[in-house]
Amino acid sequence: MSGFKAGFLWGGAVAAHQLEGGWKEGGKGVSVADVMTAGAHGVPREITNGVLQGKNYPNHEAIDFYHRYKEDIKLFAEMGFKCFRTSIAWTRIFPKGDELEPNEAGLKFYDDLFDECLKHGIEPVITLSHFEMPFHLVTEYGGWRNRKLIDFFVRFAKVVFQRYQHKVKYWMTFNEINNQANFHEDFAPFTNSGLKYAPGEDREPVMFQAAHYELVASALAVKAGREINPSLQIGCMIAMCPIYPLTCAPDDMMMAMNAMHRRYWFTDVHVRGKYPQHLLNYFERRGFALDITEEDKAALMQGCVDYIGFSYYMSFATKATPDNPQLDYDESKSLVSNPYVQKSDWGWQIDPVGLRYSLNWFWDRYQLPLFIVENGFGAIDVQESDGTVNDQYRIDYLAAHISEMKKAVVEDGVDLMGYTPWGCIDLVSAGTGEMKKRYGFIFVDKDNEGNGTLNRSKKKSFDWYKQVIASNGEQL
Ligand code: P53
Repeated sequence: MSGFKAGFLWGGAVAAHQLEGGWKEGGKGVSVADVMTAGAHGVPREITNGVLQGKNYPNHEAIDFYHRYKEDIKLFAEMGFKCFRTSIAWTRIFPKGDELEPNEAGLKFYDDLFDECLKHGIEPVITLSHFEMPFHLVTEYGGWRNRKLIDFFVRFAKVVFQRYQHKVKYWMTFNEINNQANFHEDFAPFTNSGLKYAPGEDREPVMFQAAHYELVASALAVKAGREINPSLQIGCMIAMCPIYPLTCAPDDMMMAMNAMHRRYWFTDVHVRGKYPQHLLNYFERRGFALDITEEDKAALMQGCVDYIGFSYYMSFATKATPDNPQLDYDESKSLVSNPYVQKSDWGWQIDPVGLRYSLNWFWDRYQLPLFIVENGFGAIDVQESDGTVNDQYRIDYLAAHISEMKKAVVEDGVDLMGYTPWGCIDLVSAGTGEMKKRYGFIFVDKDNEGNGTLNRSKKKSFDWYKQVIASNGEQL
């Protein structure tokens, strides 16, 4: 093979809550993203108890894609996008999450959005749950710690598979389901699973329980989707940050292996339909008595995914320490800085080679088609007086990653379906809630405080990416 396959899915990725805005329009309910304030690098977003007066909730308006999507999709088409990854805001379809009947206005919005994509020859790639579950499911049910959420999610999945089966072929169930491996912090448990912890609560088993229910829900959704239409392709979505040993000391290597076990077992369950033995042994050692039934195990086996979607932004590094003889991984404490790579302004380690490594890591284990559904460089862009943005650093980042991705395909033989860089149009950062952490090829005039015209303009990277797509990745 000399390059990317014909029909390679070049495109861009976003998530509903980070760009749509219109948080109360068309009968939409309040999502977990609607109760998160803006933070900054090192300043966590505040999770408030409902929507409170006087707080800055950046996702409420976001970049107003809800009203401007036609203009935006036209720009994506101009870049030559073959696909566009977004999510369906669960709260537009089931505003509270536990209703029996869906909200027609919400369904209609996505009909129109997908029609607009298809009109331009752009294939929608859809995530079912991307950090935007109904907030009502948190307050009434405790989020995914409650088994009832399986039914609510599967109902939502069935409704949208049924409705859009002839418009959407590629689906993913839970975005970055493995972020919650970082359960000591508040962000991932809340955005992944609607989990709020009581002070002093033993967080880890709650995380495993919630993840288990999600994995069962994902498997049941995959099975239902296949029954509705066997041509649907339904994948998982994993946040891939490969964890390197800081040195070649054997204990550092074992520490890295354990860390990988703790962050990526989710993929084993999605792909193989069962828990890896190392995790079952860990549950036993820690005395975690989880609610995993025989019925659940059968469901997991029947709902294995068709492909692996993953995000890749950075690699991590770890090392063994004397106070941790079991070499247990705690993401809030076990990561160290890698002296061989540069970092972004937000401290994300820039490592293009790690993308090639990640592709091989997935491929060696699972032999399933891979889809890079996020990659990109969050940076502070400066708009010149003539309106241009010279984001050469973004071009450099993406070119380096695409070039490693090509080696994985051409030299290593990995089966890669497509590539959708994150935040193809500037949007609200998930981690910090900022506007100034930008990823786009398209600049959106809005600042952290919410000021700006919301006008769209092309950055330098716009024409660059257009040429990358036109040459099927040959001209970087
Ligand atoms: P932001 C952490 C690590 C890797 C990916 O992130 C992550 C996160 C969470 O912040 O999230 C994904 O906006 C996620 C997107 C998100 C994107 O990466 O914090 O799927 O929703 O926007 C970039 O810079």
